[in-house]
Amino acid sequence: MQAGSCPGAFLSMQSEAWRTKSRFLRYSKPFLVSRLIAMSSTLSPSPGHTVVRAACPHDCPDTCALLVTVKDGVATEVRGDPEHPTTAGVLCTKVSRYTDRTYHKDRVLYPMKRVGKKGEGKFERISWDEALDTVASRLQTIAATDPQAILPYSYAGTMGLVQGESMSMRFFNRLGSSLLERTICASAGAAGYKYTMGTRLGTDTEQVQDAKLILIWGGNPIASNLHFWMRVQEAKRRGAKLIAIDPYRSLTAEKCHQHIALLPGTDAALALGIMHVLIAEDLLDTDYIERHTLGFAQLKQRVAEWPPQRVAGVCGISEEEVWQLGRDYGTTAKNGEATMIRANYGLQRIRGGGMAVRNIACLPALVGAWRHGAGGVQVSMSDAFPKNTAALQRPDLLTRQGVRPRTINMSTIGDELSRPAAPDFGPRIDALIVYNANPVAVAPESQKVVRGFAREDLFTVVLEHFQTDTADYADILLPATTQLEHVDVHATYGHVYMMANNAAIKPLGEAKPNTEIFRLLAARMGFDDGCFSDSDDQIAAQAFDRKHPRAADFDWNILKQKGWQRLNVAAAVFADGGFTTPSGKCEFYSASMLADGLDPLPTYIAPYESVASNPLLAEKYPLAMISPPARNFLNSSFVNVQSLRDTEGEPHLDVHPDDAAARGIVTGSMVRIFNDRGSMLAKARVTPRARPGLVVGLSIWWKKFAGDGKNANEVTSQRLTDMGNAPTFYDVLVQVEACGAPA
Ligand SMILES: Nc1nc2c(c(=O)[nH]1)N[C@H]1C(S)=C(S)[C@@H](COP(=O)(O)OP(=O)(O)OC[C@H]3O[C@@H](n4cnc5c(=O)[nH]c(N)nc54)[C@H](O)[C@@H]3O)O[C@H]1N2
Ligand SMILES: Nc1nc2c(c(=O)[nH]1)N[C@H]1C(S)=C(S)[C@@H](COP(=O)(O)OP(=O)(O)OC[C@H]3O[C@@H](n4cnc5c(=O)[nH]c(N)nc54)[C@H](O)[C@@H]3O)O[C@H]1N2
Ligand code: SF4
Ligand SMILES: [Mo]
Repeated sequence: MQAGSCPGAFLSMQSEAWRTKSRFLRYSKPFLVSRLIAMSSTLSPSPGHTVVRAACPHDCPDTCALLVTVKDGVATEVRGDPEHPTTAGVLCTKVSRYTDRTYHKDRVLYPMKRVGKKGEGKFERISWDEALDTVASRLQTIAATDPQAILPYSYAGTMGLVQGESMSMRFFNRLGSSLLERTICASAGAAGYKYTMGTRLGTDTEQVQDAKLILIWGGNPIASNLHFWMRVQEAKRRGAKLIAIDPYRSLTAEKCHQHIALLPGTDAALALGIMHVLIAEDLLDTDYIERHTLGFAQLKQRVAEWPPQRVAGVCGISEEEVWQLGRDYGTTAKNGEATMIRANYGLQRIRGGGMAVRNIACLPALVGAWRHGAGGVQVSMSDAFPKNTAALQRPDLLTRQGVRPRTINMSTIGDELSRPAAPDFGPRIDALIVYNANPVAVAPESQKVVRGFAREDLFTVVLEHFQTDTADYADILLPATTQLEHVDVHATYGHVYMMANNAAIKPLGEAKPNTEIFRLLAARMGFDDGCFSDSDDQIAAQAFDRKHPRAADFDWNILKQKGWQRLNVAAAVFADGGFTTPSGKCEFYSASMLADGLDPLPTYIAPYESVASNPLLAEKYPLAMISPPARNFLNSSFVNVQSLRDTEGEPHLDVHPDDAAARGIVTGSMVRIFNDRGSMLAKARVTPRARPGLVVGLSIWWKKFAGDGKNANEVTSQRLTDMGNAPTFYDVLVQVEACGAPA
């Protein structure tokens, strides 16, 4: 796919008419002004520039609509589209510097083969022919014995449906390689939410400014969901109360009216406490409960076991905070106003993460919050999109071969790579094809991950923009295009617009889109099914199922010219029930959970590692550690962009003054953070932002940019959540010791 093949996508700056739409009138003055400022830069265009419609590819719920300015084949600027309802002309700092990333001097621009030891990062340029021949012949040799010895490893480096899992999955399905269970981020909450609600759909971000009470629960939207936060600010101006529920006083928590700093992993208990208050004080919407929920009587019995006093003890907060939270939530709804919960990922990365999301998902139905467009809960909007996975990924290529290969969980890649062949496992993993992911930095229990990647007998291929920590272990490193250089189509998890990405510039160097790399490999492997010659545009045109009413008007040729298009989805999705669980109700009682060996009712599952649940371990390692995203990084992406890394400085550890004093730690001390799994160094910041008993290391650093070559995943474990087989990144006990004077 070449830049320029979609003329409709190129808007002449002169001819582009920016109109103030009537919908702006819905916003208050400050919001309007900020949008007009964002728009004004487009009013004085320079001649000779074209503007290309694109979409942000990153793993972020906002999936912004981008306008890329191009002059003489060079992208000079990336802006947010002022017309897009959620982007509203605003981009985060990271992506407003997207050209710094694309034209970065360290881009991998040519195929390379390893010449040093694994992990050393020494490579030599080779031709595409040599690279593809080497990969194809090695994969063919392995597949001749058992293709399951080959494992794809990918996640959401790009969220594009084309450059994500389309041609790649066609390739792996046809090959019959092991399947990858993609659990590293959201699968615990997805499971808990689906048991309760049936589908991952919730409050429409575009309505949030009308809510009167907003609970920001386990998320830090200023850093990680900016365009939701813009709506929250507008709601605040209109008089909404904001409450953050987070063990850490994040950038967001400090801007809320109230911050409830509970112990990590205790959210499910807090939700039970809110239910207790709602029932005790009769703050329920009995009509909604009767018509649209299942199992209220059983829930009531269960909730009786969770009085605020008990909840307060589990959560490490005051009893009053529990009463107050329940009352705020219930009375706002009783007064006919919208209560909105943004339940995010922080609370899912712990043993009981699935249950926590499930419990929270029960709350709106109890008070009838779904009656309002601005009410309810949002965890993810992913299921709003009728993706045509069968067309994109062609699972039939696999079925045709009559055997279903084993599935490997990406979250336990450290263990999986060291497993020998065994009857209950199958063949040892002999080849790994990594794309859109950086497991050596992001996967838990990193020592084991590194040990696996360092295996001399493992053949590793990495498709990348940069020589990441993972790329250092590649046998063959292949240059991939960035979003400005390829075509894609996007679904999102934070709003309900289908998004198009046109290629703004030609691929740099010899970089190729992921699709093209798998297309060429397929040809070399002799895979001649017609789907392997689909162009990226042809794949994009298959992205959404037009037989589904929500995507009935999807037409790729139109979408790529318009840039974005709302799905046909109502603003208040569950106002009149319509849950897609087996009973068609919001299931307080879930027979499916019982069948899956889980408690069918909301309950509390304690963390694997906490002072209360594992006192023996806590004697050695008394501090809980979490490693949530740093504002200027996106997972491990952007860590190598100098200006953004400079803003983050170096790896830090936030420690509460009491915990610091007990260890002789002052701000600026180098500290060693350790447990039985590993250790890392960081510079201490003594601050009450971290509640007592908690340390916080904002992440995810590339190891090679840390002084000791390590990051937070040295201490995380490979244990999985209660449901969804997800990792437990924030379910960690450590000890911290000062190991150097302040610099
Ligand atoms: N700038 C930036 N944006 C991002 C990302 C990024 O790395 N950087 N990552 C993207 C991705 S992949 C994802 S999944 C999302 C994540 O989006 P969010 O879930 O909003 O992620 P965080 O910003 O880490 O917010 C997590 C918050 O949860 C808190 N937390 C940790 N443990 C607990 C707990 O047990 N209970 C409660 N209540 N809170 C807890 C943390 O202190 C932190 O403030 O963000 C996306 N957006
Ligand atoms: N300790 C700790 N660990 C965590 C988390 C945490 O909060 N704490 N968060 C977890 C979460 S929520 C997530 S989602 C994962 C994220 O983990 P990953 O999905 O691995 O995300 P990134 O680290 O951003 O790595 C993505 C890589 O894909 C590459 N890439 C981007 N676009 C393309 C493309 O078009 N083609 C190719 N070939 N490559 C591309 C980028 O250059 C980048 O190196 O990390 C998890 N790990
Ligand atoms: S990372 Fe998120 S906020 Fe930033 S531009 Fe991309 S979608 Fe928008
Ligand atoms: Mo994530």
